[in-house]
Parts: sequence; C-alpha cells; structure tokens
Amino acid sequence: VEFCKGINGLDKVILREVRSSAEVYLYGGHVTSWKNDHGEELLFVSSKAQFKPPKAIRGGIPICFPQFGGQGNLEQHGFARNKIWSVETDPPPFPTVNSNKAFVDLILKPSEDDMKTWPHSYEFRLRITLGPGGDLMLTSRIRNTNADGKPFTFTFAYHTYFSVSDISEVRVEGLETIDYLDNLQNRERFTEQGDAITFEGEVDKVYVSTPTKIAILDHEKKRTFVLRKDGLPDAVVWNPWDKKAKAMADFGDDEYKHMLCVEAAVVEKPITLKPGEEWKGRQELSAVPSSYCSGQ
Ligand code: TA6
Repeated sequence: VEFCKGINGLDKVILREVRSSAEVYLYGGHVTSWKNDHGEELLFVSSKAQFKPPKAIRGGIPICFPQFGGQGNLEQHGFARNKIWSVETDPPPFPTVNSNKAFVDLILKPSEDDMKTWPHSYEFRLRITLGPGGDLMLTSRIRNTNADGKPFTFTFAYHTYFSVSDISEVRVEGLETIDYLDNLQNRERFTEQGDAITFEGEVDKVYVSTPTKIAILDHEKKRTFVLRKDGLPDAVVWNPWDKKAKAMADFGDDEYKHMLCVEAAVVEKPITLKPGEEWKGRQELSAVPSSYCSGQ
C-alpha cells in the first residue's frame, strides 16, 4: 500500500497485489484505476476528467451519497464524491481480512459547514480491498451519529465506469425480465426483455430488486466483468451515447464507445438509519476471460 501525490497534487493511495493494482484518490474516496495482472486498465476515466475540487472525477468509481440522482434537494449524486476523505488510522470495526489482501480504510465525516447542506452527522467508512486474484472490493459502512436523536434517510450508488472496447459489442447478463425505471421516460416503470441487454443508443435505467450478480461481457477483449453486490438491491445501467457525450465538458465526444456504467445502488427504497444504526453496502468486481461471442 503506497501513499503518494496524484494529479494536481491530490493525495492518493495505490494498492498492489503481485502485478494487479488499484488507485484511490482521497478526493471523493474515488477509485480511479483498477488494473489486472497484465497491467490492463479495467476502469474508464475520461481523458477530459477534472482532478480538482469541486468537480467530481469523470470515471472510475464515484461514490454517490447521501443521494443518488437528481431527485432531492442536494446536487446530483450528493456530495461524498466532492469531499476530501481521510485515511482511517485506527482500524474500524471491520472484521479483519486475511493478510494476503491489500486494503485501505477511508473515512468521511461532515464538517460544521457540511452540516448546513445536510443537517446530519454520520461516519462513512469505505474499505477498498485488492484481492490476491486482482478482484476489487468496496465495502461501505455508514453510521448515523446524530446526537439529537434524528434518523436520516439516504440513497446510494457505486457509480462504476467499466472500460469496454466497443459498446456496440457489449452484453449485460443478469437483468433479463427485471423491472426498471427509465430515466429517459420520466422514470416510468418497464420490464426488461428476456435476453441479454445490448446497446444501440443512450441508456439510463434504474433496475430494481436485481440479482446479486451481474455480468458485463466485452466481445473484443473476450473478457467478462462480474459485479457481485450485497446490501445494494438496485443496479443502474448508463451510457450517454453521442448527443449527451458531446454535452459533457469533461467527457470526450467519442468516449461513450469505450465505457459502460453498471452501478450497484440503493435507489427505489431509500435507507433510513436511526442514531447508532449502521448500513453496509458491498460490491466486488472481477474480470475473467470469457469465450463470449456477440449475438450468441
Ligand atoms: O447513473 C446515471 C446518471 O444518473 C445519468 O443520469 C447521468 O446524469 C450520470 O449519472 C452522470 O451524472 P454526473 O452527475 O456524474 O454527471
């Protein structure tokens, strides 16, 4: 585990396991790189990403808390991804992981100023772990530490940007026949069709009550990303496609072809914590060789 300076002098931590690695900025508690043991980058970060506050880094794994999306009185996706986190020195009440995994524990607590935007106190612990096989695990523990007895309610997402060779040759398996809210049709509820999802245009869907395992198959790379999740019932699938890509200043016009967001999330049924209560949400990512051929 190395602590060093990244772009714009922002502090970052690098986790290494044999030849695989992961990188997380204290800015946003934001994973910006996950490389397999061939040194291949598995996450997408835009070439036009801003690595300086207050703009969130475009790509990697933004942490959306205490709000996912634009519904609510906070800015889109909340503020956790715009704050500077710190490294937790005294290990939190995490069960000790076996020693052959590299990990770092980050923590975010509100400042007096933050309490003006969202009048609650909390402890948000984020453990990033790189397993011996190069799997990447993010575990969030959020505790309500309000002294005034007030509960709070939040929604959440790991807004993961996967790097893909060609979006038109990507399939997502595991969400067949699942209901979703379509952000492109006033969040109306539909049911997904019966076979793997493919991409021919902009997609922005919140799948609700989804299975714990979702697969993203990249034809050209003969690679499958497997996303496993716990405590995160929903999954958001997003690709901006060409028009929306052009409308984002921190996103290259053609970059939509090489990324897909599949986001383990809590959206449909927000979480409410009373003081002293803690919520845990975990996602585990792996990248495995796959013999998938598109159109199969
Ligand atoms: O996760 C999908 C989404 O909610 C899209 O609607 C789009 O807004 C995307 O997030 C990116 O949001 P951001 O605030 O990071 O630009």
